[in-house]
Amino acid sequence: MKLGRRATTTLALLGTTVLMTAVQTVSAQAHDASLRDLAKQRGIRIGTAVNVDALADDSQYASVVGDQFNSVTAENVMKWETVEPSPGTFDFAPADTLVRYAARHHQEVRGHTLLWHNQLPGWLTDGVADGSITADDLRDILHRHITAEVSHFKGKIYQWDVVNEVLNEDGTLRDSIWSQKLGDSFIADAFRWAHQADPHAKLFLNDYNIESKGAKSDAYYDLVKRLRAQGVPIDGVGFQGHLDIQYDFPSDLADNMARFDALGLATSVTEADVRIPLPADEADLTRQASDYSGMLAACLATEHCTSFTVWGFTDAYSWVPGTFEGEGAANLYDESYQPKPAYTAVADTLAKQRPGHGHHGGHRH
Ligand code: 9MR
Repeated sequence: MKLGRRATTTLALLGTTVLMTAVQTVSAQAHDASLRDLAKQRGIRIGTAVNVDALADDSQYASVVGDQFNSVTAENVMKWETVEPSPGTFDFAPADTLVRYAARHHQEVRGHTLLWHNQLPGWLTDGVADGSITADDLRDILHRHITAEVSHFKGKIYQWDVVNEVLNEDGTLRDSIWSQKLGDSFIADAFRWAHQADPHAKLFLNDYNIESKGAKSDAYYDLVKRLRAQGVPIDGVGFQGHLDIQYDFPSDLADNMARFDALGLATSVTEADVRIPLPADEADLTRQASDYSGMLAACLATEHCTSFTVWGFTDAYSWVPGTFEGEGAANLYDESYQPKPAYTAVADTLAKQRPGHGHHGGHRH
């Protein structure tokens, strides 16, 4: 990037191979602009999940967040266990730190997440398990939680992942405290309550393994259609985009997004990363780069795909090695903050003219 530009200039001054200098200058132009500058020209938001501890402790981490992205998602600190550690007692302090950081850096915030089966506080899961929290209580607790959290951030969050990962791979409703106690009514309720608390926020369902058409994404398609027909205020679907180079790229992603778009819904890539069995070689990194740019291109090809968010940008803090043994290297930058081929691929894809659109893509909602 900056080094590349300087190296190119030096080459030009030295008058070495003219052709090589010309080629390097072209690629230096794309890379000289930050991802956020390139994304702005395309009318799309480029985001990252943020680890707020790293943001506070690691200045290199913080400067990449600020320089490269115009949207941020709290990787963990807006989740239930952090936000409501004991019943009715809310702690928004770590999330507020991120929201303030975002405001200072002219970034928007995606809210993640109001209702999930993971990272719930013990008082809630234990209470349901021992029967001290009844179905009616649980519904009230959910209502209160959503109202408190969405109200707290009212006007500061452009998209909320209201309901996260509620379907199984076969498209049936996931077994959780929510489905056990409340059937499937909690989904519509959660959207209605979130909408009441912040009518301007765009409200999303969000899940993984729905990039390709299949049982799970078909079930989401049917679910959103049904909910919209009932007047439930749902605005969009988030495709998480946790890929693995061991599997085929979901080449029907753009097609799949298009059918949700045709329902009048926004779409987003919300948690992109591409993991690799370690150690990663050159070919792996090239394949990874192609997967990232493929996901981004699918989003750019979808009229109301409003944002493309990576689930962390550096291999230094990724969730992947802790979950998938022997895998990692899933992000745009390596552990020493050196941009990988995936970074260049994302920048190049953002820099490319979109067929049928002016270079200044304008604002997408
Ligand atoms: O990246 C998150 C990691 O730090 C947490 O330990 C983990 C707990 O389940 O959640 C990770 O984020 C997940 C996200 O909230 C929802 N989609 C899958 C993400 C990766 O597991």
